[in-house]
Amino acid sequence: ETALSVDEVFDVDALLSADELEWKRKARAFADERILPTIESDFENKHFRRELVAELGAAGFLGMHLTGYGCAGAGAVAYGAVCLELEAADSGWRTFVSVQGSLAMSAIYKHGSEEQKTTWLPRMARGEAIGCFGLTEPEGGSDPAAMTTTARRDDVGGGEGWVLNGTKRWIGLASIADVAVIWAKDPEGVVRGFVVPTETEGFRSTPIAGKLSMRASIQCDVTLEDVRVPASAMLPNARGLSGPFSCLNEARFGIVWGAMGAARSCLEAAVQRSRTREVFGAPIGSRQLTQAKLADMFVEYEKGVLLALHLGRLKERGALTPAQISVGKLNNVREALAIAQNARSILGGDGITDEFPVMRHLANLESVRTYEGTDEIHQLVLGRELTGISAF
Ligand code: TGC
Repeated sequence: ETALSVDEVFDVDALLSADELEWKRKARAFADERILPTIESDFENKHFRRELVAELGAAGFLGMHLTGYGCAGAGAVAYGAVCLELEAADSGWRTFVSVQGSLAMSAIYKHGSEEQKTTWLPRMARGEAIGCFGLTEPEGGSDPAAMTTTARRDDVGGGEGWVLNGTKRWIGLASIADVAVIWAKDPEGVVRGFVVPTETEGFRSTPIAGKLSMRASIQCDVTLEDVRVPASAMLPNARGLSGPFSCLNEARFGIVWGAMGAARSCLEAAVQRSRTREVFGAPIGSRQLTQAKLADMFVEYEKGVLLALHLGRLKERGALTPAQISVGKLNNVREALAIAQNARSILGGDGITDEFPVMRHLANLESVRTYEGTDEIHQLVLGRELTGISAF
């Protein structure tokens, strides 16, 4: 019997416009041709394939949901579909696009001066300059309000500039970045953002070693030791934590879509294997227990994609709220993990090898579950939304 591909059965693509489908097709081709052929060895060897950055820029994926400054001005659903297709290859590459486009570029785009925008955004959109986003600190990422990084007025040069001191951790791309958006508290304790070229004296970054997840991408420790920047380095339009949080909203939105890409790859691997792998004299896909697992995985995958699409349509209308994003981030990463785990069980012992992408996705998704708000943070955001009582 012939079988439809996973995406053909439910056909959510029928709800996308021609333009959105074209972005999706382009991202899938990029993932198939440029990421998948080397991803298993890159993951094994902890290799970030830097040469792909300019190619991602040329394809228009970097900051693609921003308008002007060399950005593509695409819609939220188109951006989400690209995130899904890139993460179907590997979460590390969707993370790259998120850190560059949703965090670093969004921070400058939303909160920056005209000079900051024209200096950085076109180069970042082309992938000629890499950006990173320094919010999280070593003492814990869930409570950015407790940050200890400081910005004090510089006594040198008329007291106009700023001096940054502190440490950041889990900062994606920092060791290869040209520019860092650093969040720090000013003397009044207000969180402000600074656009810091990484060549500035006192800025140091070290890739975090020993990662068993996200091995094809880079996350770093960053130290800022008397990093002197001019007054013009401050993002003029961000005051308080709503500055970085408005960027996290963008990145979380990309994750809602991306996680379903990882889920699809795991589901496809399990479906394919179930048709050929024989145990007890017949393909395991002919067994009711296997079919039940596949059906449940498929249903959760399609529900997750529909949820992502709903949030995308809300975002396009300017109506998407942080709590709604929490629904998507919590559900889709949780379900992607469950799908990956079930796929692993269908693959049996072979599921733990790199013959299949499943264990790599499973390991990556543990990071995705943790960054940009853990499951627990999103549960508490929703708990507060429902009860009106903050449990933080
Ligand atoms: P609270 O301190 O009361 O509020 C601070 C201000 O922020 C506003 N706000 C938001 N604004 C926009 N979008 C959101 N999602 C927002 N959430 C809060 C809030 O209205 C307030 O504004 P204002 O003007 O009154 O000052 O904070 P809260 O009680 O609302 O939030 C608490 C909590 C726990 C939800 C929040 O702290 C949180 O989301 N924590 C998780 C932080 C997180 O996701 N960290 C991960 C960072 S990931 C990262 O750094 C990069 S990973 C990618 C990489 O580099 O590789």
